[in-house]
Amino acid sequence: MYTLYSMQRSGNSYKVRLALAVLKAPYTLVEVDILQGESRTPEFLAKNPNGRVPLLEVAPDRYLAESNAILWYVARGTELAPEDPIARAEALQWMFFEQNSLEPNIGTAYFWLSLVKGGRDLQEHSLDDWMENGSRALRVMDTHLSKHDFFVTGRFTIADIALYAYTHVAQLGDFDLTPYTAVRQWLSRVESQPDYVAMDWQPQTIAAE
Ligand SMILES: N[C@@H](CCC(=O)N[C@@H](CS)C(=O)NCC(=O)O)C(=O)O
Repeated sequence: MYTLYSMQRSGNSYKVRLALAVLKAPYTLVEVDILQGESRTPEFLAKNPNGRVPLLEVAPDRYLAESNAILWYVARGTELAPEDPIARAEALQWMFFEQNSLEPNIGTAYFWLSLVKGGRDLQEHSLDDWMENGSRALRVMDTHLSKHDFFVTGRFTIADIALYAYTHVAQLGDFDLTPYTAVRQWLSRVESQPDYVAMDWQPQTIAAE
């Protein structure tokens, strides 16, 4: 059984919790409060020298970091991970887009504006850039989704999970999703997938503190 080191309000961690729920894969959850420095302790850095969640223990003392790499691992051999070479590359394309264009703007705005006390003042110099670049990412997604129900292969895959995590909380980072009709319809399609769980959902097995 996997052990997932995760923070409940982290979008990158939520990607993995959502995928494991849809896959009905059991796991033990370990909550890591990054705001209290728990991802930078010597014990945690021994598991992930990059000091970040999510982190998945896939075998005793064998750890996988990077949310999108974890998605590929847990979803291997299932409908969530496209196998056709072009579809695989398209899924990767959208997952790199998520890490390069969406997460650094919409994800970072969500983090500082909704999770960090005083974050708006601390990051005032970055707000315009996040808004401009995040809005650009939303326009790219909206254009694609105006012609497709999902990002790849016409069905729900890990590319959707990767992109959903921060898009669905974009409003908490000051983004107004009203103009992005196709994005909003896609968010609803993701939320109606069997075994979908919301960001605040937790599995039954939670490690003791
Ligand atoms: N590219 C990484 C980013 C992971 C990341 O930035 N995690 C944040 C939470 S969302 C974190 O653990 N930050 C703690 C820190 O930097 O100390 C991924 O996709 O997993």
